[in-house]
Amino acid sequence: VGEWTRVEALVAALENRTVLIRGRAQAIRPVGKKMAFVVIRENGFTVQCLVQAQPDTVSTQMVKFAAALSRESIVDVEGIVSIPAAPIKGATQQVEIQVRKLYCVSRAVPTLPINLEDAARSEVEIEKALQAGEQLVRVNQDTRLNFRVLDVRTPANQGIFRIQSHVGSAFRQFLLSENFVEIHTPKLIAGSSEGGASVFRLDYKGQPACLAQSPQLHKQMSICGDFGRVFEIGPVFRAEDSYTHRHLCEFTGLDVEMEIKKHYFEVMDIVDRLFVAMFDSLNQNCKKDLEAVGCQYPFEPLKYLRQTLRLTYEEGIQMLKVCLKICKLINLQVVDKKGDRMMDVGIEIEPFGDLNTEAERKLGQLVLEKYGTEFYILHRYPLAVRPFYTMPCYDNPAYSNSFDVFIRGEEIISGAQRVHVPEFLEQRAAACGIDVKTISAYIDSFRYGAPPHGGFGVGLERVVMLFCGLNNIRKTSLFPRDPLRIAP
Ligand code: ATP
Ligand code: AMO
Repeated sequence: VGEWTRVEALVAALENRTVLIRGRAQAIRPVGKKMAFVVIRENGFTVQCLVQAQPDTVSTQMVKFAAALSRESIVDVEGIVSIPAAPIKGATQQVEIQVRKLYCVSRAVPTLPINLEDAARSEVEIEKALQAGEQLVRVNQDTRLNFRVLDVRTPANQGIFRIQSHVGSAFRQFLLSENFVEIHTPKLIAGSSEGGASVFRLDYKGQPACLAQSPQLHKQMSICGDFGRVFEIGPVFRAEDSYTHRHLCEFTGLDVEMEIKKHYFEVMDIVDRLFVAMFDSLNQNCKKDLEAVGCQYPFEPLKYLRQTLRLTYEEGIQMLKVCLKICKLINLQVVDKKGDRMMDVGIEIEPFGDLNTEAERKLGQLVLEKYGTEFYILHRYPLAVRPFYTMPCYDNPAYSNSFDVFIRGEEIISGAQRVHVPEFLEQRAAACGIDVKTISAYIDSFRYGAPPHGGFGVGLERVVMLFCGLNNIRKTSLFPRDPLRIAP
């Protein structure tokens, strides 16, 4: 036979042809001693293979061998393509293979730690099955993650990671087409790049060091090195100490940094065009994957505008305040003396503070109702809640030339214009409690002439989680690292 045929390519036009395929034994059904059906899966496509005892070609011994295969074993099958009399249930391909030869290439253990059929069911299917009295095990997240190699074989998980791959390639393609240069910055650095406590510290041949919390310092230094426009796709390490649905200790950062001529809006223009192009491309090119995810975890397609909505932080606060007042009027919520707190839903609004998770969610809802989009930019944040390297607003230094970007009410991007004046940068770092000595090379790089610049950082796993309306970031990280998990 020689040539390999992909399961996906097994169609009626191949009737009577002998083909050779390799795949996993997804289901094995013996029928008496002379016949067994084996469903073979390759790359999400499945075909039914019939092993039937025949005087000259197939022995009963071979039928016995096929019937005893364990699920998920890898097998090679040689056989003749035939068209069955009735439609085949439980396989994607509508042809059958009359098996002539069958080899087991790699045998899976007889009892798998996860039943893949159960792991692939949606909540609705699970409920229905339980009501019908079916025996099934709800596979919980820890079990899935403990046996991730099996878990990622489900159609939804295959979809998630193909979508993730597409997000990365759409990001890269767009930026290359806009003359950005792809860079690779060190992940072992001398001091913290973002400040705060979430740093993994380590010993670097006797010197204190840490894992990079972002490529922030080196992507800016690359701008000082005259690359003009740069981007990086790489690991980011955060020693998060709490267990949320959207924080990991290691995630993939999609980072951008660029010279600007006049205004941080030039950076937001890139965010706008990049993400509209990315969402369009996902919707066009990942239909099958999005469908596979939606079958197990139903979600509505993301609503976004051709030109991304931009609101200032003050406008956002205003929308929340109006909402609070209405709630107060109709006595929906308990509001404190200043009228700034929605106690029972946990929303707190401070004019120069950050929005908490509930306020971000609520604003997402309000924006959707008013503007019909689930993707928007909030900019001109209070300076006090932004990192030391953020440029204050020229007209009012209580605010900053910075922005966050949201999908369905949750942050996926932070960005800003940066301080490019070394003396001021030093002052800002010290004021934010950063040991300036540990970032002296970074600050010095602005002493040899530094162009005005800005950039942003995107969390890859968050983009996929929120685009697909998933409820937990661990679903979009292949081997997630969180405060309780460093394996597998
Ligand atoms: P980043 O840290 O990258 O800016 P983020 O989404 O973690 O992104 P933060 O600015 O750290 O955003 O926090 C925004 C809000 O998210 C906080 O006000 C808080 O409500 C919530 N939050 C952040 N970290 C945690 C955490 N570890 N546990 C619970 N809630 C958190
Ligand atoms: P920031 O700290 O906001 O900004 O991070 C940028 C984006 O990274 C994602 N993110 C995370 N994803 C998973 N787990 C985490 N623990 C986590 N923390 C952050 C979010 C967030 O929007 N240097 C700046 C970016 C810049 O200004 O260029 C920075 O790191 O999607």
